[in-house]
Amino acid sequence: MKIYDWPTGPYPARVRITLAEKQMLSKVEFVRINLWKGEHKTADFRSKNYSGTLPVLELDDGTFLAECTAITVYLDALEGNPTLTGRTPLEKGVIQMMTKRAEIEMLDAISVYFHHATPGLGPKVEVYQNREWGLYQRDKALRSMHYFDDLLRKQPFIAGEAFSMADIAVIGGFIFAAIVKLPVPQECKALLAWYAKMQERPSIREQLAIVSPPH
Ligand SMILES: N[C@@H](CCC(=O)N[C@@H](CS)C(=O)NCC(=O)O)C(=O)O
Repeated sequence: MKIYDWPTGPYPARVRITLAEKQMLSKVEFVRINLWKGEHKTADFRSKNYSGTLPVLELDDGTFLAECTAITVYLDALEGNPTLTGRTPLEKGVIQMMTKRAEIEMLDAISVYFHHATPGLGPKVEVYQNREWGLYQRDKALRSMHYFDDLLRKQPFIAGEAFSMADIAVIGGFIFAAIVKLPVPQECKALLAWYAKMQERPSIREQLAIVSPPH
């Protein structure tokens, strides 16, 4: 298998955390696609992923799988332990719901802020920007931090009682928040405590060390 990857990108980090959790990092060849040079927007790359985003998983039979959630579901079905997408129908449903919520409310919202209300990946890549939309999404992301904080006052993990793909999606949100310098409010104590606890997992600690922006 190959993963089209960029080491500091929040979304590719989600898939690398998944691979690390499943002890599968060594089974994958990583191919770097330079986001800052716009290599993800070329016709060749778009023939692998129409959306022109990373990560993309290429299987040995030539199938391309894009979208972090789809890639995680696939990898989770290959290797059982730990299970990141749930065992029972209810667990599976809740994990999908919370992963989508983490994306819509936090991670994708910060991404829109980055691409629309900051210089983003630079003028060659950011051919259309709408600053107002970007700022609106930044505020939505901040609201989501309070939502996740409330949730984590009642339960240990984003989707309930067990670590899952939904936790990894929120970690992606933290990674992007650090890149755009959008600090998680200090009053979100349960969310910050959860984030500290997440870093006890080697998979997360190691990937955070890779994505940390230079100071
Ligand atoms: N919905 C996609 C989003 C992927 C995404 O936005 N990836 C970032 C990398 S961190 C990207 O390719 N950004 C480049 C761009 O949007 O121009 C997923 O879940 O995989």
